[in-house]
Amino acid sequence: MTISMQSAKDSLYASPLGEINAFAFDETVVKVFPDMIQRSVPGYNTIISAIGLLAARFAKEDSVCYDLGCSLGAATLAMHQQITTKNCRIVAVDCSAAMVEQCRQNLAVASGGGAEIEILCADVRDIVISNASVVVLNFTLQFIPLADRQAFLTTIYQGLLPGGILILSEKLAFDDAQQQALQIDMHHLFKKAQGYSELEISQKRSALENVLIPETFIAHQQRLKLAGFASAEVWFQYFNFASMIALK
Ligand code: GEK
Repeated sequence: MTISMQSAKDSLYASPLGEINAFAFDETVVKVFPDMIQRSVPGYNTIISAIGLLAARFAKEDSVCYDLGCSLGAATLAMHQQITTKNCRIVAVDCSAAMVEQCRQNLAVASGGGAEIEILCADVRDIVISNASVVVLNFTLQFIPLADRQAFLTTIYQGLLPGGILILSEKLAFDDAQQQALQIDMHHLFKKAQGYSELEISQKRSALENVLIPETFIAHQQRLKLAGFASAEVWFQYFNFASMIALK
């Protein structure tokens, strides 16, 4: 079953804005979100497909797969399409009411066969995570305040079953100044190649300042190890966007 995740074209930052408000996942963003994320995150579709494959491999009978910061449910849908394990439930969570409303509409078609899907409007830091075989944080941790990240990942680790997997995708930062400048530049060239103008790129960058906080791979790896994970490695990277696998 294929469910369309197409949307209106993202032109939210195309005209000069007098004042640039901090980026928020509101109704205007929801309307253009699939187009926005595909043209802004290099490798997004590849990562979504791989989440489906990884979930199929790690999903255990009578367990739960979590999609935390699910937005419109792309990763949930990929898991739903790939998981064949019996009695496996998917819990998708997002704190944006506008996202959750559209996510429910997108996924209504998917309910029925396969893993049952439950969609919650909640802060991912407030939910109980338990009996998990798979946890997905696909570009969500970067929006959680730095001070809360360690406790949140420890909660995830504790909620995972032995042998469970966390798939963590993030925009990365680099310690080396030359690498940092180059990777940011390449990401902007990627966005230009996707049709975004210089103005759109720079206004979006201002809107995300202090909202999306990237960290280095080493910082993520150290935090994951401190949370208890046995190992944490990158399985995919395209410029400054990476997806990691952490194993319990
Ligand atoms: C995808 N995973 O398409 N609690 C719940 N949700 C949150 C929180 C929080 N504390 N903070 C942010 N969010 C998706 C893409 S987008 C990434 C994820 C991006 C939610 C926020 O509302 C938004 O929907 C999502 O995390 C981040 O695979 O836009 O760069």
